[in-house]
Amino acid sequence: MLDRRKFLKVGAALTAIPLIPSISAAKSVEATKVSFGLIKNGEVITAAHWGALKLTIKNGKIVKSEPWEKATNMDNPLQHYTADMVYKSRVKYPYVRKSYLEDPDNPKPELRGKEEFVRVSYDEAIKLIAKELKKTRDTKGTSAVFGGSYGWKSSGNMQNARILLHRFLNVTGGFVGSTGDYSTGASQVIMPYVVGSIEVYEQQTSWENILGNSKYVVIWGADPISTLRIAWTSSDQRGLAYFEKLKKSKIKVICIDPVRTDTAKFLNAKWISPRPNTDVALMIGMASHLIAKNKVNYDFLDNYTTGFDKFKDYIDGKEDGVKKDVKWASKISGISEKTIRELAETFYDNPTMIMSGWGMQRAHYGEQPHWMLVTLASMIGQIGTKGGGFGLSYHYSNGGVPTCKSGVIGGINAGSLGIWENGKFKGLAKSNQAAGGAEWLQNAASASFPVARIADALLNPGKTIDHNGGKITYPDIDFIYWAGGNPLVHHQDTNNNVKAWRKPRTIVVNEIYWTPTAKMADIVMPATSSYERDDITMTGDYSNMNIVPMKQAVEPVGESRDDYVIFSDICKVYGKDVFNAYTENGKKAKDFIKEYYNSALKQTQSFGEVFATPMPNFEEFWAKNEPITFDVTAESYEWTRFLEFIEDPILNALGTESGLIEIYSETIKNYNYDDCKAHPTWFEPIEWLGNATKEAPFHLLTNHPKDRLHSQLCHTNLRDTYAVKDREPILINTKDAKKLGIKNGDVVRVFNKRGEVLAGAVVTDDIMQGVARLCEGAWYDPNENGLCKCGNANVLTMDIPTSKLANGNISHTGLVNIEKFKGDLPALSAFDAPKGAN
Ligand SMILES: Nc1nc2c(c(=O)[nH]1)N[C@H]1C(S)=C(S)[C@@H](COP(=O)(O)OP(=O)(O)OC[C@H]3O[C@@H](n4cnc5c(=O)[nH]c(N)nc54)[C@H](O)[C@@H]3O)O[C@H]1N2
Ligand SMILES: Nc1nc2c(c(=O)[nH]1)N[C@H]1C(S)=C(S)[C@@H](COP(=O)(O)OP(=O)(O)OC[C@H]3O[C@@H](n4cnc5c(=O)[nH]c(N)nc54)[C@H](O)[C@@H]3O)O[C@H]1N2
Ligand SMILES: [Mo]
Repeated sequence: MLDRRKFLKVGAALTAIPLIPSISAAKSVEATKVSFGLIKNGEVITAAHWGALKLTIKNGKIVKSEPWEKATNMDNPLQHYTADMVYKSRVKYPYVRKSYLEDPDNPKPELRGKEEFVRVSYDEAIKLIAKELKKTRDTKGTSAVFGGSYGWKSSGNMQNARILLHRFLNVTGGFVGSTGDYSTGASQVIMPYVVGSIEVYEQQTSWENILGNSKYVVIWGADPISTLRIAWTSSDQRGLAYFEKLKKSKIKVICIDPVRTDTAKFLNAKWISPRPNTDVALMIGMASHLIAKNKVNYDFLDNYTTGFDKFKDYIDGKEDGVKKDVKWASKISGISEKTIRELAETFYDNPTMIMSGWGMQRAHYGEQPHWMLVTLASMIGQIGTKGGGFGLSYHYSNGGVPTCKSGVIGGINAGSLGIWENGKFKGLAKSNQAAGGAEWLQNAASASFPVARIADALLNPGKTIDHNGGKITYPDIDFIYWAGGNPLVHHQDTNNNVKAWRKPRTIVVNEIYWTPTAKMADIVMPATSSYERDDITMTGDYSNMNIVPMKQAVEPVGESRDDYVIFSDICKVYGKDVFNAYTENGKKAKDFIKEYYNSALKQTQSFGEVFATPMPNFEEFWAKNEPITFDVTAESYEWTRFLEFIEDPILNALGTESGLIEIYSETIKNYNYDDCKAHPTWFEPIEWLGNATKEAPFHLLTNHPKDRLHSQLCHTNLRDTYAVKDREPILINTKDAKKLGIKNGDVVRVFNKRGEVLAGAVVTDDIMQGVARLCEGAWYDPNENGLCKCGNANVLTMDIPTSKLANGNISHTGLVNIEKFKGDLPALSAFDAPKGAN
């Protein structure tokens, strides 16, 4: 059944290009163990964001966790700690905060996060949630229920905590959600105006084209060796494999980043370190040099872009009297004039692929850097060529790894709205209109707000904000349900956020672990980890390389239940018909998994025998305990982003107003915003090295952690490999440390007007002077004075929006002070259960 020789032969006739996934292709034809039911001793295949995994089970316990296949020589340590993910820091039973249990109508929300929990039975918890949710909807309306529930959850297309929550809140009467995400909050809103698509989550020019055609690769504000350890579905690991190929190639690499990243070191790159948040000025300086040298591709600008002349007026100072030349850029960015000129000419003279990460758009005025990058790339004129242009996703989910011809599995959806009349369930709406154009529904939908404005919304119900050309009025949220995210860690300005989280009457959280968010809830439901339930996923968000069975590996811990079961059971309290609507008449997880698999199977059959990778029937696939690997097509090896547009900009116009790349946007001009103008603009951020003070002399970067996924894995033993005296490491420049009297391995206090944390000093020349780096994701662990003992970066970050256009978060903008910590070192409580729980 899985014999693919026939396909491979035909494939070889079509193209001489070898297949990358050769190891896995061979693997999937091997006979494998067949198994049904839970394996007590043996191997189980599953998947996490950090790749497809092979678990070894002994006497019903996980004793080993390793990658299912070796696709790269780089070890991914995240893959080895699955046992800790099952056995440590677990929420084992349902819990209710004491005052809430005593009187849900007067629950003393100010005690949230401080007060003890009381264990209740599963049934009691389910009934309490149903009752309080109904009460909130009846007394405060649908828009009082917030179900945005942003978060990275676990891999798996069925057991998708956030979507399962949305499905539950929909069928029981609707909810207010959030828009956008934390990752690319600014770019995903500005890019449609500039290139007609969100761009940040699009497939990139194939790596094969880069390796064959680029002379330079520029990695601008990205650390792919770290960030490619994970993917949204599950990593295919081929992105890292391509960076290994890049290292072996003759292509020269330049990294532009305040940190000499692991990527820069791995690739022996030339390191250029601008002051944080000044990239727009640096790029404008390069642009002005190219104009002065007449190294501008005016044909490209004429044929494919609009508005360059107006942008040039801005560079020339016709708008504001400031001439933005190389000298101007050097002063702002701290990069020498000579280097700015060299960079500009190198990019123009050579096939150069500029790969940009997203860190620099998670900053004040974060709409500008990628807009300016596209403008610079347009002046250079290599967009749509095989070895040049720009890419915004090479550092993420294996962008640029060629797409396979695969069947794509489906996933659980948020379902339809339940229609409720006088407290009675009338069935599911066929469409939102069919819900009667109900007023509450309109209100709830229009009350959804940009995801990173959550604390602002909780604190300021009824406030109206500008957003992307429109207005949004915040709802009056009184009930929060969160599943699959860790907002007490991920959101900026934690002290402000804690205040916000003490506003609503009710907070319910489904969690696997005693995270800071679980500890801030009134009702905590114990969720299974993905290793305790069945699921299915693909790998490679762009490559669609494998379908991976995620078979239950071990028994659920304590009284933990799948999110799907928890929500189904609450629906049951609402009534049998509601349960039936939620579960599609009692379907189990496995039934959905089979459906998703079969839809992929059908798809591949439609390709015709010659092109389809054979897929066995579901039962065989499930019993085999092996991923299916799809083949890459010749076209995707050759694929070049924007090629169609370049070949025919009229027939293949972009989705922008003019159909062209917009260096100047009339639409944005008409919004009349003071913080996002009609063309890329240098704005001075609210806090940066240009306005640093004695009180706060250092710019703090809060990068994504290479040894975690955000806060995930923080409680595992992997932490012992990087923590410094049990604290989150902070990178401090050698000269700065000397001035501060700080030595490598010292515990330091990092503080500003927003808060204070302890961290462990890593003194290094790999970060520029005046900048410190404390990665996001350490579990918030306040002592009685609010000092975070563990080192959560967001205690120090700022909770203001990028601009009125996108309202993204600005977690890479902010100044701090650092001093050696002199007191008695407090023990962590981050990973312990709270009072009253075990
Ligand atoms: N300072 C700073 N802050 C940042 C960033 C930054 O760069 N700097 N980056 C931002 C970005 S881009 C992002 S994406 C966010 C990430 O923020 P989050 O996505 O909230 O971070 P995670 O740690 O992945 O949280 C996922 C949570 O879901 C839980 N979980 C996993 N699987 C399941 C499940 O099946 N069921 C349930 N009920 N729970 C489950 C995990 O235990 C974990 O607590 O952080 C943002 N915050
Ligand atoms: N191992 C691991 N991988 C991950 C994640 C994780 O938590 N762990 N998270 C995933 C998620 S959800 C996301 S959104 C992506 C995030 O991917 P990114 O947003 O690209 O990651 P960051 O670490 O925020 O920033 C990348 C780089 O930008 C640099 N930088 C910050 N500010 C500036 C600046 O002003 N100018 C310049 N030139 N550089 C700057 C930082 O030093 C860092 O090296 O990563 C994904 N991959
Ligand atoms: Mo993200």
